[in-house]
Amino acid sequence: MGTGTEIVAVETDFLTIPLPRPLVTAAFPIPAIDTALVRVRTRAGHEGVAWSFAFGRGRVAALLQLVDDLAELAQGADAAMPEALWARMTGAVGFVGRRGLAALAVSAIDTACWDILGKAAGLPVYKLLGGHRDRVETYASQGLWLDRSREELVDEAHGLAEAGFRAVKMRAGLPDPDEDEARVAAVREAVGPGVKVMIDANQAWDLKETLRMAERFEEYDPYWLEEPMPHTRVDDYAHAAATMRVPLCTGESNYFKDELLTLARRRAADYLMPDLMRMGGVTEWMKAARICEGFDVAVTPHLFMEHSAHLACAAPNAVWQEYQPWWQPVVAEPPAFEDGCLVLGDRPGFGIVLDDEAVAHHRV
Ligand code: SMN
Ligand code: MG
Repeated sequence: MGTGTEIVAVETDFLTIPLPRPLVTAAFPIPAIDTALVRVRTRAGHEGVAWSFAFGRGRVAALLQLVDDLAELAQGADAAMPEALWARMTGAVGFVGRRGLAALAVSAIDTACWDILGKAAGLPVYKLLGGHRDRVETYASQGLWLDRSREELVDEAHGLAEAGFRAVKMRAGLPDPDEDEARVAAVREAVGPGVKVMIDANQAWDLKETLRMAERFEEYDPYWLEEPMPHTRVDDYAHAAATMRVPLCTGESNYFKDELLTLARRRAADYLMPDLMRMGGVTEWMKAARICEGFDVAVTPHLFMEHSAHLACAAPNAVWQEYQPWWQPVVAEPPAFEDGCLVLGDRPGFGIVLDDEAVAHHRV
């Protein structure tokens, strides 16, 4: 083929990025961000950068093996034709199942290809995808975990509001519902009425508990209640969405556009939250966003702000990029943050410059 965008190498690195303090959600504790860093290189010398992650080194090791396996398919493919490569990669992993680690591996290579496409075209990805705006509102997701005491929650909430965030996400799903409510009340009081408060229960409850908790939270005016129930219970989500006065959000645990289609068609939530790595990368994330647009449902990107903010700025129905700085230690420059928004510039691709020394420092 011999075009400049022909893939000549896929390089992988295993990074462990420590957290200032381990995190706790209702679903899992998070001691560190174990990351699979993927760099795709082309004949013309473009580098496409993406990463995925899993909790636990064994799982990231397995993820990297899958990326290395798919790299053989990617060798010689045209990075400027991500649809073609996507079809080949998902076809290849079909026998072991496209979901789970296989999806994360496909996603990382696909996303790196979109970075290359932008760099080859001299355009930032959000413009390459059609460009709806150049900034997206964010909510702070780096604090307010379940292991924080009420006093710590209040301190963190103050700090986030002072840092300029106009929305914050806290976690819920403790064994004691009174404690959950008291914590929501404390955060609401700490940030005042001008800051939005999202609540994420990480699949802790069943339908009845969800309806009960939504009612208890109502007086604190939450912006949304996220993943209150196991993500597979589409009927329960549809029932809750039609019943609750508090807006409902789900979707981060779902894979590929067909699952988002089901959620959107069933009106299973007010906000759907496709995750770049579980969707299958940029190629499929944008399709999921378009499907939701067709059903008049808003999407809000889960994690990966360095990449996903571009998708949020391309999709007219996207709102609220999650601000989660876990990977900032390996990125050379922080993203532009103004008035609570991430602001994208004109750097080609995703505009991410890795800090090589930091990458080497965190390499396992
Ligand atoms: C979440 C996702 C992944 C790891 C920790 C916490 C949470 C979120 O559900 O939405 O950020
Ligand atoms: Mg969540």
